[in-house]
Amino acid sequence: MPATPNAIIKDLPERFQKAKESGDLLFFPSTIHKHVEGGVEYEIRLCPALQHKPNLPTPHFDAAQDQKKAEIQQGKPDPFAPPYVPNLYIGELKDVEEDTDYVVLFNKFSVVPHHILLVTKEFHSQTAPLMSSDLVQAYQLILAARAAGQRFFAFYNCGNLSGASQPHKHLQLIPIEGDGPPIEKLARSVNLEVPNKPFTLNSLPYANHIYRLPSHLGPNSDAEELSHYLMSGFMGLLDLTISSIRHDPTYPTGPPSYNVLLTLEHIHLIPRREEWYVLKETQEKLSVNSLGYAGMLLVKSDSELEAVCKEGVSNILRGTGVGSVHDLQVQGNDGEQ
Ligand code: B4P
Repeated sequence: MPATPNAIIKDLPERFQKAKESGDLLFFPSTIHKHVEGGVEYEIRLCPALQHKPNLPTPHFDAAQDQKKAEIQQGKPDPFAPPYVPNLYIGELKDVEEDTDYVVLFNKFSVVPHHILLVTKEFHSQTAPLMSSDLVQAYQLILAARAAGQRFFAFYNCGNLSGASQPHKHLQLIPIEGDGPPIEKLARSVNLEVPNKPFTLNSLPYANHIYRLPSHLGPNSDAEELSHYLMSGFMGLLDLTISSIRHDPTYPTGPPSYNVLLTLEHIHLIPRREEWYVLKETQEKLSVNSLGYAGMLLVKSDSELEAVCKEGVSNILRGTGVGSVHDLQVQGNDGEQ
């Protein structure tokens, strides 16, 4: 029996506590360090406990692969396939428009309480673009959280170089304090002359494409209306992402990799050309996923934190992103594309 986004969000605190106490959900305490650079207040999360997280191999996957192949490649079963661990299972959602089913699970390796995964019930590849139903279900969860007085945002690590570690299609939703992730504050500060037109934050040293969602979208918007705006925004950004990638003659062959951030107000797409950044100071490899491009990097030791601050967050994000097309032109202000 499908649940509703409101019921999923309402039950999170109680279920999270139960999952943690059962030992099925592993919680890793962390501290946040603010790091101001280029007008952005980045949040670097230091989580030494993650050094003891079981080391799972990063699989490489392609759009054509099926679940069986994914399992063989990983050498282990798909953790997002049934039977679900009862304490990690929160409920199911059904997209009636597209007849797609989803399961909502707790992130087993939780750094932020209530971090959840929106997983397609049938196996779809993590290299596939988001579909209308993916976006609508994620947005409805964000809306439900907002109605309950909380702020969540969703992210999607798409492709081999995006920081994804699981090949089964999943979006992730994470609660955020204050008024949104650091990059969202920058996006919000842009004045758009033409609504519904993608824009870029030219002050960031890597290609990024953003679409502002209309402010009238809310709990009363039906799925058809949400789908219209979310899909037209996403498709426009995907075109720009592919075009940014085509400007890079050294971009690796294979399906494109990119990160997606979805907030109540914006969709962000950031093309990726590397998963890892090698820190010059320590030669340690830092994995960067969508959260890095939200302005929230994750480090696992004090030395890594120090090395990241020395290297500069924007240098790291430039290193794992794709050069901005804008770099080839004259530098200018943030603006429309
Ligand atoms: P992916 O898209 O494949 O990869 P990821 O978020 O980059 O996490 P990764 O697995 O690479 O972990 P990492 O050490 O970098 O997402 C897969 C998701 O499924 C992850 O959330 C994973 O934990 C979860 N998962 C794996 N096996 C599972 C299972 N059996 N059941 C349920 N869930 C399962 O990072 C460790 C954690 O920190 C990740 O959750 C990551 O999302 C999170 N994180 C990274 N940066 C962060 C930041 N700045 N702030 C807060 N959290 C952060």
